Amino acid sequence: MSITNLFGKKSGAHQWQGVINEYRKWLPVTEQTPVITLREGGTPLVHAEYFSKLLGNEVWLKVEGVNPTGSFKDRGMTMAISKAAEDGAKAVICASTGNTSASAAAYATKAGMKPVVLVPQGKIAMGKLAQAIAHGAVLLQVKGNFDDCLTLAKELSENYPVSLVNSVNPFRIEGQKTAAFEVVDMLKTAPDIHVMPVGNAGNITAYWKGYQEYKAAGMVRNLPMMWGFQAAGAAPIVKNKIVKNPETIATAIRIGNPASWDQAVAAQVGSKGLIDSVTDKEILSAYRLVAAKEGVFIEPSSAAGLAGLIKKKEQRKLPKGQVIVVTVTGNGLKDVQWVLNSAGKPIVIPVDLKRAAKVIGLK
Ligand code: AN7
Repeated sequence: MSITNLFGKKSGAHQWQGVINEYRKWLPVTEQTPVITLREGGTPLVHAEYFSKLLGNEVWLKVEGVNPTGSFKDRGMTMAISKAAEDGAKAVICASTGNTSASAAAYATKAGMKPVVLVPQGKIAMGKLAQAIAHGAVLLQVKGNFDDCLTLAKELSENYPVSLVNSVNPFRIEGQKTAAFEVVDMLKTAPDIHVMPVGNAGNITAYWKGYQEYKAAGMVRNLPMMWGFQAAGAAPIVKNKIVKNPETIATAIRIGNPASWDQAVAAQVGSKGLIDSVTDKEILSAYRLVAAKEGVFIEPSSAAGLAGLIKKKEQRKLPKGQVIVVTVTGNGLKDVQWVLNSAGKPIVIPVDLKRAAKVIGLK
């Protein structure tokens, strides 16, 4: 499809259309559905040379931080907001650890709706908080954790005229499954293993649905094993028990009672995969490594998958020679304190060529 500019002239450039128009026939939309899009999806699948060598596998990063609001949530949000618009919704609500609220705020605003977001007070990254404010959301900071926020958001949507756009909204999963399509379209096969962080468990549910649909339609022959990693202090699925007070520095996945718990287990069992946990230390180490070695800056929570692979390798439980896709879910710019906290003293110099060269170590 070509682009028509404001003056009615056709541009020759191709622009990615966003996940609804790119994957329309796989999604529950009709000609009547207004497409609310910020051209999400079409994200890079980047070959990870360092991790491939380190892990003895062919490792690819699905870099979801380049989506319009900086996380994979935009894929589901374009669907949820478009369907809410089709229904005539005037306001949408969500609970969030940060990224869903940023995405909901942007897409609702684009649709001319009022976004209402509930976040755990003091437990979301500043960049995400700023996004909700910038896009004009009604921002409620709740004295509780994400699970409390979700309960409250659900109750509000059941009792008042406001649509819930958390991933319990099935349209969110529909939109998010397009990431699996993109992986197959790019690799011309499904990976042997697909790895990602698990919080509310919507994403692992969505990828598994996408891979299965592509296989059923003959678009791909194989299915990957789904490997999910929770933070050790917020690992209800691993422990098979609700975590009342989840704690982790990876605030995006600080969730004790995931909404898509059963579906995540179904993905794990159905794909002969696994759901395991990684410590905050392991998460931060992988977080630093991927930025320093691959040039891909992600947020700490997004590193849980890579941390998990390193852990499996250390446990000698990682196969070799496999094609592994790791979804890195959110942009590093959302949460920069983890870099700045451990940065050395800044180097300040006068405007002086010799001094600059000396400090750099140039001779
Ligand atoms: C960067 O924004 O739950 O397992 O409210 O922001 O599908 O929940 C975010 C989750 C991984 C976990 N990485 O995905 C929210 C929220 C990042 C995230 C996850 C989230 P799910």
